[in-house]
Amino acid sequence: MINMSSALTHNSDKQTDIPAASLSDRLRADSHKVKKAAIINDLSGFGKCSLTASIAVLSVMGVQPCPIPTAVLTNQTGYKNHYCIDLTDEMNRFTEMWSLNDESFDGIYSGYIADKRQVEIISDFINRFRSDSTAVIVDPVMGDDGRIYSAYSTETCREVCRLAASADIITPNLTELCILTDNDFSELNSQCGDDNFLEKIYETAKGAISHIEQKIVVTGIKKGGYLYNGVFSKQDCSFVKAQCHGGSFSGTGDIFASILCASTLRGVPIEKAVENAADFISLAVEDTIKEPYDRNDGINFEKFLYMLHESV
Ligand code: PXL
Repeated sequence: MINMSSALTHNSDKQTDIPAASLSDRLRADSHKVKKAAIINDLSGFGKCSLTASIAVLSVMGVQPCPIPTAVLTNQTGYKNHYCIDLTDEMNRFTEMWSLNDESFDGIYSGYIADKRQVEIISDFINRFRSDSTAVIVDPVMGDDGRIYSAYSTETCREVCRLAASADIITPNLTELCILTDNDFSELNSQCGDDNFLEKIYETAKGAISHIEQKIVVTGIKKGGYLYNGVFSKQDCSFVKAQCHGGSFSGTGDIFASILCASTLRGVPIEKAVENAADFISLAVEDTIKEPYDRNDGINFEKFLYMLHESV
């Protein structure tokens, strides 16, 4: 159970600069060039999450992934043992070298944070490389199923909330939405049987919107045997309904955010992108649970990647 301290808000006096025009106005659809996204995430040997998922998804969707590894792990942290090589002290080299090489990006997407100091480095990277036509997507990875990930401290969560405030799009699950908005997960989730549960989620999500152009996609909302994903802005709210196949699996949040990132860069409207992501994950989960599985091993997404190629 999560009991969020009031310190965990996403407000900060030190934020990155946010362009005024809307994201869709800023994304250029005119170029035939392959779009490029900087992907700031870890590389885990097992778990089918983070960079392993992102590199596959972005590539098949016709977007070049440019990885900045935050850490290299033997496997994601949900397994009974893991070893983590923290790369915090190397990350600035990417900003440095890519600046010297005059690189530019159509998208910047960040996920798992291995150390709270990484947020400052990622913020600097965003400030350095964000242009009017760059989509910044922050997946505020912090926990799942009402629990904060074992490697995350309260300070790390506070920093992640700060990073989320600077993004064009954020993709929290319900647990992360509660951390972003300083709400109690158990209390919110206990209302899932109420008729107005989805409206309640929208009201909660509005509290996490940090600027007028920001969009929030809240993933994995379980209600009445279905799984909903909410697409929220200050003015609008819509829900995408999908089949629910039981528990949570490693890497699904990363696959979801990766599809959203690639779709955004390819000019797919956000609701359609969310629908595609939900369908894709649902198919892969359905396939995974046909045989005995360990949730830590992730889902059989490789079998269905070809479908993403056709979605853009
Ligand atoms: O998918 C989220 C994630 C990413 N990276 C690592 C993790 C987790 C979730 O447990 O441990 C290393």
